[in-house]
Amino acid sequence: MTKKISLTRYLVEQQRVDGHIPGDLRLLLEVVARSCKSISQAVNKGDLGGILGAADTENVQGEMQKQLDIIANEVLIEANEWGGHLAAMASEEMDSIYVVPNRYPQGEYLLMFDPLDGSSNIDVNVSIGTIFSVLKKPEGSPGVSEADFLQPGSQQVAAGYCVYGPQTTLVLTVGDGVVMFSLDREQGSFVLIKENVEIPADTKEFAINMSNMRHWDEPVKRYVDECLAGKEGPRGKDFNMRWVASMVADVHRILTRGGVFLYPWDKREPQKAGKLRLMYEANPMSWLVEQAGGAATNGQQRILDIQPTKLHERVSVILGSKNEVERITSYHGTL
Ligand code: P6P
Repeated sequence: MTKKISLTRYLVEQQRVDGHIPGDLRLLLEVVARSCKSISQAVNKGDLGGILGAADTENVQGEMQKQLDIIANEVLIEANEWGGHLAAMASEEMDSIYVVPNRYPQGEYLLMFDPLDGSSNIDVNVSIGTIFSVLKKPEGSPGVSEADFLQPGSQQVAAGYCVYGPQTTLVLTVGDGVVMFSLDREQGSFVLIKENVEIPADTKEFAINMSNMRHWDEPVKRYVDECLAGKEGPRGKDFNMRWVASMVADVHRILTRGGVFLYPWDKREPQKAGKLRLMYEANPMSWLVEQAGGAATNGQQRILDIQPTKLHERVSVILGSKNEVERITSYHGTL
C-alpha cells in the first residue's frame, strides 16, 4: 500500500528541499486548501443545503451572483483574514480589494481568487471550481492598495485551483512544477495523487464555445476550421471538441491529458479584450499550464507578461499543449 502523503507533509518536505515555501506561504496554502474543503462540502450539499439558485445581487462584472458565489467568497475571506500572512485580498465577487482589518496582523502576501468559477453550472450539477493566485506585496509600499496587485502573472509566487467534480482535487504550483491532491473525505485531508504534471506538446482536442463562431477574429476561425476539416484537411488528423463552460474543468482535463482551450476576443463586446479575467483566472491557469510544459498567450503575447492596468481586467486566452498554442498564436501573425 503506497504511503499517503498529505498536503501539509508535502509542503513541509518541499520547503526542506527547495525553500520555495516559506512558513507564511505554507500557512496561506493550507488555509486556502481548508477553505476549498468547506466550499466543496457546500457545493456537494446542492439542493439539500437550500443554497442553489441566484442571489438577488450582481457582481462587479455585472453578472447575476449565485448564492454559492457569495458563500464561497465569504469562506475565503473569513478563513484568510486573521492568519497574519496576508496584506489584502481581491475577488471576482468584490468591486475593490479587501484590506486585512487592523484588528489582525498584516502579512506580505496578496491573495486573489475567483471563489466559484463556472457558477452557471452550479444548478445543473456540472463541475465547478475555485481559482487562486498569490503575489507578494511590493517592498516598501506603505499600507496596501489596488496598485500593489497590478503585477504581471510572472510575479506570482503560488497559483492553483480546486475542482469540485467527481473528485475534489486541488492543483497547485509554487514554481517547481505542478502537483495534484485529491480530498480523502474519510481522512478529511488532501492527499498527493500526482507530481510533475506534464501536458503533451501536441493534441487532437480543442475546447471553445462554438456558438460564438460568427463573432471570432479570422485567426481563430482559421484554426477551428482546420480542426473541423480533420484528416482530409491541412492538419491531416481528426480532432475532438470539449466545452464544459467551467474553465477549471477544461484546464484540469488539459493538465491531465493535453488539449487546447480558447476563449478569444470576439466582436460581441469589441471594447473588451476578452471574457476571462486576467488577475484571478488567466494568470493562475497560465502559470500552471506553463509549469506543466504548456503555453498560454492572448494571441499576441505570453499572458504572464501582460502588465495589468486594472484589477478586473479581461483578456483573450489561448492555453494548453505548447505546439498547438504556438500554431494559433502564429496565425495571429505574432510568432
Ligand atoms: P461561456 C465561467 O463563467 C467562465 O468564466 C469560465 O469558467 C468558462 O470557461 C467561461 O466563463 C464560459 O463562458 O460564454 O461559454 O458561458
